[in-house]
Amino acid sequence: MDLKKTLLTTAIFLSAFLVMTSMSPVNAVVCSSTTISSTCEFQYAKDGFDSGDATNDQAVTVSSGTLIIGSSVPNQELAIGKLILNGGAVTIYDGAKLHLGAKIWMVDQDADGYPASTTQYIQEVAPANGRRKAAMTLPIVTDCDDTQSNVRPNQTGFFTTAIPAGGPKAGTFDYNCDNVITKQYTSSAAYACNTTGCADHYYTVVSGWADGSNPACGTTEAYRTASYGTCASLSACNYGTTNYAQGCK
Ligand SMILES: [Ca+2]
Ligand SMILES: [Ca+2]
Ligand SMILES: [Ca+2]
Repeated sequence: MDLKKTLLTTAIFLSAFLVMTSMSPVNAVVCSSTTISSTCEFQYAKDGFDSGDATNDQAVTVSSGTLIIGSSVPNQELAIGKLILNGGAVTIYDGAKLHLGAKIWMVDQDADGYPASTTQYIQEVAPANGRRKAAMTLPIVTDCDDTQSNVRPNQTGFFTTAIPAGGPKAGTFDYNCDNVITKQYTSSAAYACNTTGCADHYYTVVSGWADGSNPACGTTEAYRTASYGTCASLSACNYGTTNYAQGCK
């Protein structure tokens, strides 16, 4: 059959055995490494490891356990560069396919390394807005706005303007895709100066926001820091001012 021909002509090293089967589905852990040392299977209809090169030459070594293809996901198609059996085994269920050397693509319109969905394409030519799976930062973590490259999971930066129009997160500040708005400056302290009583002959001063509340995302506000003075020498509170633009993500 075609698969066996392909395998035999692709300079792979079979030191164990390859099994074509129609057995009942098994529940194995998800393969996560190009060196497989315990029984596993990939989780998507089309999946695999892609080197990102002109020809996918990503080797997968099965040193123990079994690489299972098409059990939990019927008719699954897997792409890798080459298969090295070095003590382990491969089980390919009826209807499943193993493509050696084929490219894997994902849709990542804004090229930020996070795909629009987990759907993978095993084909020679890129699909619309497609990039190689190897270019993904985390292939199984999807982008919440595939039109804005600054909007992506694990974004660590803070931004002082709302997300531009064009995608599902437009108008919000959820740059890190966690559905929570996190502010850069978290203090909610209000500036306060209490000259009443002049305890210990000093004003009671608390550093904080000039208008008494933490600024909204994108808003610039004065933050006052205390400058001490004695009741005898000063008639009003002194303070230093720094303007902060509230960044959010
Ligand atoms: Ca993206
Ligand atoms: Ca994005
Ligand atoms: Ca957020």
